Amino acid sequence: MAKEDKKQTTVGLSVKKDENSSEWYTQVIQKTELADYSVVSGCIVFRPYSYQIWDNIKNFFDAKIRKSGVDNAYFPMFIPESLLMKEQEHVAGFTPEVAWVTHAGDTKLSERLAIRPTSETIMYDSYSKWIRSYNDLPLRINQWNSVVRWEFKHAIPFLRTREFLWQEGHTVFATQKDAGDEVLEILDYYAEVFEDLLAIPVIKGKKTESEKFAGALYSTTVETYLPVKKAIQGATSHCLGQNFAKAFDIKFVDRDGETKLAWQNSWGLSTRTIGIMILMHGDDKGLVLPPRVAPITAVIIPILFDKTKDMLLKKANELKKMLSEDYTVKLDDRADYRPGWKFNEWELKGVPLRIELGPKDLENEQVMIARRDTGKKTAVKWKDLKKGVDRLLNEMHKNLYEKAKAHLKESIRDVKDWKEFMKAVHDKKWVKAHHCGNADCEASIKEKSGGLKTNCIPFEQPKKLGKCVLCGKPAKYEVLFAKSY
Ligand code: 86X
Repeated sequence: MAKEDKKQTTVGLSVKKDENSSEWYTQVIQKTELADYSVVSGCIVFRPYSYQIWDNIKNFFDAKIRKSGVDNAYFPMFIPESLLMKEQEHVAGFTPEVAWVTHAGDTKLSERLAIRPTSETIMYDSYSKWIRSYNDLPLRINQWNSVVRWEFKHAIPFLRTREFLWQEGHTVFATQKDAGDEVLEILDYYAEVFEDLLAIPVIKGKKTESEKFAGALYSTTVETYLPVKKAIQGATSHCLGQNFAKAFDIKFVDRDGETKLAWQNSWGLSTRTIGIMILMHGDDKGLVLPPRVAPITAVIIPILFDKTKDMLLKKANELKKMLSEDYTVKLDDRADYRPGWKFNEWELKGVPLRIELGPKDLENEQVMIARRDTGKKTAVKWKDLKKGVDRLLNEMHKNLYEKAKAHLKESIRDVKDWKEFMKAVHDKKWVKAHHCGNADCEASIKEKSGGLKTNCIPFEQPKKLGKCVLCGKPAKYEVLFAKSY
């Protein structure tokens, strides 16, 4: 068997995205070398191809928060039990997921240590020591780390694993107004991660009382709807109010000489973003990477024939050098693989642009560029290459965004009564309905609909509110319901 034939049996997907999306997803992440399963159940390996995507997301968001005045720091991953339990609201329901360190060698620890599931408690214990007066505020610290939540549902790479990477921002303000402003500022940055970087439209809104983080005063969120017909939270920005300030004694002496409780926020974005991106844009050929996060922007594939081989390779290297000033470009000059085979492999890996250079192109001083999203080919002159690549990448970003936006629009269905609600559930729509705001009524909807939860109360609300879709009482808001990840 020739070398390429051997590998041929392992590349390419054996299922269609629409027909078996979970098998499609599993094949995509492994065959593209994004991630791999590990010996530790529920944990994955972030291989370089996905870690580079995370690095790009990280750099984008990190630049935004630094510009806004947030500093990065690092806190211990071990949280003494007594500290974790200090604010009861936020641990309620989560305790079965906490992983504990109980021993050092054979010696039992005097107090067991949680491996952080989130860092509120360990950070706020320090904050209470650091904050004395209004001069110490605002205090705005972020950390990039990993957290552990021992989930018992089966793991889905990027979307649900026992350890995942994220950033968690934890900030302290003198007033509720300042805290509230930041909640929305950060939510805007999250929306930009999705829209400007990942080409994914999101809906900004507030969580209902039942769905908010239990330790928060209120929670805001960016939500989207995947082609697998499930809603998913992209990131979240909470105003914690004074709940943790009370539990951790975070007080400051204000300008007026009075001692006051501080106002706090916390906010997070995780490697789940990568899973959302895969599911939103991928197709039957594999990954489709939005250009601004793709680890490889373009791959140059020379179409080699004996006579023109040297000239072609020389030119291909020149073009690579030129494009490498602005992009990450790969030249696939492997001699033992046919061009068609290479096309398939780079399509599977979702590389935004394929640049073909053949003997005809040498004569015409041009290349042929194929876009991953549409497959459309365009001839671009060598002298216009940078401009051409730049244009095609921007067009691709826009097209991916518009396609996802159209999908979102056609997924949302406004319903007026319970009959319409259940019809929309049956059609797997993102159900938009007026609701009374009562938590028991929300729980009834979940039960009667086979598990639909509220995703968010969109910031954009209708001018007039009608009646609650279930109980018929006057509505308090319009809200989105769906099966969610
Ligand atoms: C909630 C809240 C919050 C900072 C964020 O959503 C963004 C970044 N943190 C996280 N949460 C928990 O508080 C929690 C606590 C325990 Cl003890 C646990 F085991 C799991 C948890 N999961 C989520």
